[in-house]
Amino acid sequence: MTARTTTTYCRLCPAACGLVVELDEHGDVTHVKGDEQHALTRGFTCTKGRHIAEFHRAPNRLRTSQRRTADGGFEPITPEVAIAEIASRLQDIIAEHGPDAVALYTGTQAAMASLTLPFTLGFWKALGSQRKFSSMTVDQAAKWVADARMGRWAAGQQRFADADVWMLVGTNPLISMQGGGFTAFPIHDGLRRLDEERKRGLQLIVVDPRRTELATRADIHLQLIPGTDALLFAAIIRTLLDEGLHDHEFCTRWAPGLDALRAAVAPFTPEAVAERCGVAATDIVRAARVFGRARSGMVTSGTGPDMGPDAELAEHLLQAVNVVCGRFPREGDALAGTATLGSAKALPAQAISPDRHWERATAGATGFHMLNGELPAVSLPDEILTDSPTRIRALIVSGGNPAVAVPGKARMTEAFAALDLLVTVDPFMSETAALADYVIAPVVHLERPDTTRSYEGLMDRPFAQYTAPVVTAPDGVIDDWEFFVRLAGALGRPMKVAGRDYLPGEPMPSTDDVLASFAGRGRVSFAEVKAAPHGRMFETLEPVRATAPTPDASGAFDVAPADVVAELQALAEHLLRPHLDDGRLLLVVRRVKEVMNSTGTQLPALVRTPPNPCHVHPDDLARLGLADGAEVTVTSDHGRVTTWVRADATLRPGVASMTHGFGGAGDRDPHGAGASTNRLLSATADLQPISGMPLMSAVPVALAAV
Ligand SMILES: Nc1nc2c(c(=O)[nH]1)N[C@H]1C(S)=C(S)[C@@H](COP(=O)(O)OP(=O)(O)OC[C@H]3O[C@@H](n4cnc5c(=O)[nH]c(N)nc54)[C@H](O)[C@@H]3O)O[C@H]1N2
Ligand SMILES: Nc1nc2c(c(=O)[nH]1)N[C@H]1C(S)=C(S)[C@@H](COP(=O)(O)OP(=O)(O)OC[C@H]3O[C@@H](n4cnc5c(=O)[nH]c(N)nc54)[C@H](O)[C@@H]3O)O[C@H]1N2
Ligand code: SF4
Ligand SMILES: [Mo]
Repeated sequence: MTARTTTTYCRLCPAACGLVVELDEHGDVTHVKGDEQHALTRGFTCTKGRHIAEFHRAPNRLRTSQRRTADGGFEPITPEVAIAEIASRLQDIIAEHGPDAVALYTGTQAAMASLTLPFTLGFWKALGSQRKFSSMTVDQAAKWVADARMGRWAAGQQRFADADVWMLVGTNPLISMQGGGFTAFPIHDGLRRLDEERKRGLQLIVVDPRRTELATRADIHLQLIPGTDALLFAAIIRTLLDEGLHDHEFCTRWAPGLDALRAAVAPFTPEAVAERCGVAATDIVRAARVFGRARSGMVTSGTGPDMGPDAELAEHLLQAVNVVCGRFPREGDALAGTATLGSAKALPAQAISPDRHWERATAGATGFHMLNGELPAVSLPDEILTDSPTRIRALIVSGGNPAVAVPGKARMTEAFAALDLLVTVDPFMSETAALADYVIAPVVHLERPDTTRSYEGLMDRPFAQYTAPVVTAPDGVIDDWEFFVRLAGALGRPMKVAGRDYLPGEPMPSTDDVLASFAGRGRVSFAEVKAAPHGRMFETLEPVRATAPTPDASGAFDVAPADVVAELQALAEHLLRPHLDDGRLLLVVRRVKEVMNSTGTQLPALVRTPPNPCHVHPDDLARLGLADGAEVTVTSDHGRVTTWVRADATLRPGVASMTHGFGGAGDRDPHGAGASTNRLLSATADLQPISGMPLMSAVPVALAAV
């Protein structure tokens, strides 16, 4: 081998940054930098991408799968033997208790490689179990609830690139790269894109208790008190309706309940909510006017409002603003997201009525009903520990780390110990893996071929890229998708994924072959994509456009269903009660460039010292008599962690902020591993009524010097 330079793209988050990788004569990566010629990201990278080689070469990266031994340790095992043993144990469990005794948990990293999630879910279907959990119920399940009780627009979201205004609530996509169906923010080379859109005339409104990287670029920043989004959006809707800034024609056709909404938000004048929200009434009115007077552009949100105390109501109201203002693609408008390697369908410009499906769905041990086919992640321990014929006895985890990600860690750890079988696919001995019976070591980022197909829904430009593996994978690892095909095969179950059958006993196709079959129904030639080392922008590919509503279109939004009206009434009563300020800070969520939830926390090259400090406004530090950098305890109603404070003037005073993903499982954080913010949260108190989402932001905490 000779030294060489090659191009690829980063797959640590969906921003798909183009990379140039230099390798020495042994095939070892010597340097990684942004690819200036990349048509989508033009050289941009973050620190994770530049450290992408650490993920395959770190000493603690698993090079073979692991099996738990009788003494509680682990021993290496080949994927073949692991699959045969897991299949035999699953077989026994299913024979005795049925397929629902086997549960699945999918996490964030299952969505980063394009084949992992489709094959995980394909396996799941083949197994026939109804028990599925995911990180979405400790994330933004309020968005599922809003869809299920307000309805959706068949043609999806408007495009950021066409908009006059955009209001982003509780999201910081310049760091989190959260775009697509969530925020619609152009995450690919986002900073430059945002500057370009603003030069074109886009007005940006940001609602966030922190003056984030995004908020510093906003025309209007409403730096609200965390947890008050429902109040704020009730007041914004009221203002829009009072001033006639809503889309009258759209509402007449698609939102028959507008008068009920108008009545329900009546108590929420900007003046009435201003103090509780910590935002001047004049600023609320100004934001409503700027938004309402624009011709196009939406309100979208991230985790901030969806992790707060009124998450489901807040998300409903902020999405109701889009309905009230008719901010959806109409006939002839370009649809959001693109399809190049994927297929695209023109969608009609019409409403899809809410289905309130959870009301008819099965209930779990904690009384929550399945939402989008899932029970809340916080109820997983109860589903395992509650003695019943339908108790979960085996759990398979794909690309997730529930022992760290989900509040209620001690009980989750106890529940995992009670399982007959815990299997996780993970390149690191994560806190979940450490509790597992089998840890399947997968191929990681630079070792696998892949395409950008699964990120297309997040792109607003017709881009596609294929990458060959950049480095050779160790012998003992298996690609995530292949593990699931082989496991289904060992169970004698045929699988169907993306229209192709995977039958037991059939020879295994190569990953490239599977990628090609996934691209089979695409709008561009896979060969052309493969031939483009920097990816390719298919400039001439016409966007897919919304079609006219079908003649029988009978769907409508329900902007004010009875439960939302009741929640607004309760909120209005709360408004009348005196506000209790007990001097505690409100702890909010925060994402940092270096890590992606717990991915990266195992790599010294990415972790800072201290790993996740508690950020506090300098005025609060002074008030509490704490020096910047002091070691502190952070105590909530539910737990306590130890960390260090860091002065941060970007926060609203009264707010503290920490990132998650650090710390250990069980009830203790190992020294040096950072502090787990989930110890401060409850898996049983303050759950959202429909989704069972725990309170994860705007959590009252007290700080004290150690
Ligand atoms: N306190 C608090 N808790 C939170 C949050 C918060 O803001 N605050 N955020 C919540 C949110 S939004 C989410 S989505 C959840 C995340 O919940 P999870 O998705 O369950 O957790 P992650 O830490 O993302 O787990 C990813 C795992 O995938 C592994 N991994 C990395 N690369 C690969 C790969 O190529 N293949 C496979 N198979 N595995 C890989 C990593 O080692 C890691 O163990 O956490 C939630 N928890
Ligand atoms: N580098 C990196 N990227 C990531 C992740 C990561 O861990 N690291 N995680 C990934 C995952 S799983 C997800 S879900 C996405 C999340 O993507 P985002 O939702 O964009 O995540 P954050 O950057 O934490 O932004 C949340 C914002 O909400 C604000 N906030 C907190 N509480 C409230 C509130 O009550 N109301 C309002 N209005 N705002 C509030 C916080 O100050 C913060 O700026 O990011 C993804 N991308
Ligand atoms: S992790 Fe960083 S470098 Fe990688 S795709 Fe995301 S933003 Fe780009
Ligand atoms: Mo997430």
